Amino acid sequence: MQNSILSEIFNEMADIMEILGEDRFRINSNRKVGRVIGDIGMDIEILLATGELAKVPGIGKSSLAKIEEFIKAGKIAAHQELLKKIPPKLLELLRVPGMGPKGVKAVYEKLNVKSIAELKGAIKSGSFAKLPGFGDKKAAAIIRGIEFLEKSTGRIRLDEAMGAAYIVTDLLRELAGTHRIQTAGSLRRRAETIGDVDILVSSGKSKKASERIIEGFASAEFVEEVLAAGPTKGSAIIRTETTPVQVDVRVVPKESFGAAAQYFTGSKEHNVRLREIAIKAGLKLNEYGLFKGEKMVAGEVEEEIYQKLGLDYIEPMLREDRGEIDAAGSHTLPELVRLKDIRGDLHIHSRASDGNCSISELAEAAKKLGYKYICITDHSKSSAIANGLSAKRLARQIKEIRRLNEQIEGITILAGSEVDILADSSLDFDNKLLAELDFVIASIHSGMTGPRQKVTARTLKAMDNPHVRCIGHPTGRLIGQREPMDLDIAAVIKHAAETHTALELNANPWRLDLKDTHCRMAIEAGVKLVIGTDTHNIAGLGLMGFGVATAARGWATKADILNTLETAESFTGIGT
Ligand code: DGT
Ligand code: CA
Ligand code: CA
Ligand code: ZN
Repeated sequence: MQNSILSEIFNEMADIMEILGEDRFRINSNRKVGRVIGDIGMDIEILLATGELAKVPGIGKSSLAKIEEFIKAGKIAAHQELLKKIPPKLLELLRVPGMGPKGVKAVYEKLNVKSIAELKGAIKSGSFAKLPGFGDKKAAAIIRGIEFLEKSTGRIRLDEAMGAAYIVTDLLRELAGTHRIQTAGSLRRRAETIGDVDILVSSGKSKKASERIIEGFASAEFVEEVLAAGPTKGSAIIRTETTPVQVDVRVVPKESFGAAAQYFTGSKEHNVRLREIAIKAGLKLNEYGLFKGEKMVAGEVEEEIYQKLGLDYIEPMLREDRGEIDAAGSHTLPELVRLKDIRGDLHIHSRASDGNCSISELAEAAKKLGYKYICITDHSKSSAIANGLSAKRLARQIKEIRRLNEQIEGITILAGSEVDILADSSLDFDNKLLAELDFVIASIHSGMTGPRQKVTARTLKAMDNPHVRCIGHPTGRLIGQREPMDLDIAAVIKHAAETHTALELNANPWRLDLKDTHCRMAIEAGVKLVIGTDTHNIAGLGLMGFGVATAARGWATKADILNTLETAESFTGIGT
């Protein structure tokens, strides 16, 4: 039955027209048609064919024509036209409990809010509550609505998923009968956002052991709500410090553990392709193993599944059906960059701007990580809220860093800056001062909602400056909170190659910017990446792994990442 899709289309037309402030009569008539079709209880195609539909009250001539059009073409031109008139994510606002078309119209018209992320921003900044007829109470209700939506359908950040996985694996390890524990799904692939956390456990043969593990999980103190608990699978919402997270735990037999790890790591698209290869080879692949007829040829060890299919082992980060299976067959997979390849962190904020630590504290902590160098990149003066450094303060900081290097052994501290790219595309410091620095990152921190042409031009212009070695967090996105800038990423990559400017892969799990697919484009264009944590404290130095995993998802090798270079000298003296 196509009734429900059709009903939704009419309702959507009504919503869009209401948001656009169109004729009230036509809005109501679309809504009514939507309701009638939804309630009708008989296949609309048959009603149309028999002529009955024309007699149904509420369905006029023009609606009838639209319904006919839909049955023939699968879409309605008037609906498509309406969709073109609004930003693509605007309708998602309607899913927030408490936000009707009138509310959406108000925030779109008055605050230029175009997505849930931007709605959150408008509530946070207080501008939402100031709208006539809204107020603090309404703002609080909408925030609860968004939270609800995120809890039920939302995707969480990688660090949040990781935190949830730690909580659960810690418990599982303590339970009797658990042999091996392995995270799977998008978390194991280190995707930038995670729908739910998947964990596999192998246990002994007895059914009892498996049931006890699921019971142990479902009754854990951190469980907020049990969604399902069967003999081998449990699914629950668990509490973490930041957000509720859905965790699926599956108990699998030892001899199938590798096959289950392969299957539940996904991605689904990767699995589909792998299964095709198995079928071509006369084999059968599922979550229990790889079979020839009834005989299991692989299952306990994940690597063997790939091996028996004639493929090199494919790291989880690559399993997205982006060409990895062909590459594994022709032995041309890249040797992915690893955390142990990283020699230093080139994006660090100290107490001088908005960080919490002194330069020497940061250097000592970096030394403990085995780093050979760090670069201090405090904000520049236009980032006033971040206590950006004036030219004078930066000149003093450079001297301080040179002095500290005399005292500290075993690590080199580079003097850098995260200099603002201003609205007119110029930089916040003059070239004379920039020339004093070892490494300069240029970033956009203002005017991020500007038009594509403008934000792109600003970025390109910054790369033309010979002292700029890297563009920081190129799209400026904050996952779940702020949309990326409307940047022409292909143009940025092309110009980065022309000007030998590196692009940052900001390792902060809020950013992961560049994202995986953009990293891959950059690498293919011969552009080097810098993985920086953008840390403001010592703990933040530990975020490097998120950046490395994202780079690996972009098929990066060690040679593609600048801060795998062995010595600090590789970065100094540029532009002098
Ligand atoms: P998520 O949770 O949305 O971030 O993404 P995943 O990839 O973790 O997806 P999830 O949790 O639904 O399922 C975990 C893995 O299980 C998935 O990556 C591949 C496998 N899987 C799930 N459903 C199917 C399916 O219908 N076909 C195949 N081939 N694999 C599936
Ligand atoms: Ca999942
Ligand atoms: Ca799942
Ligand atoms: Zn920044």
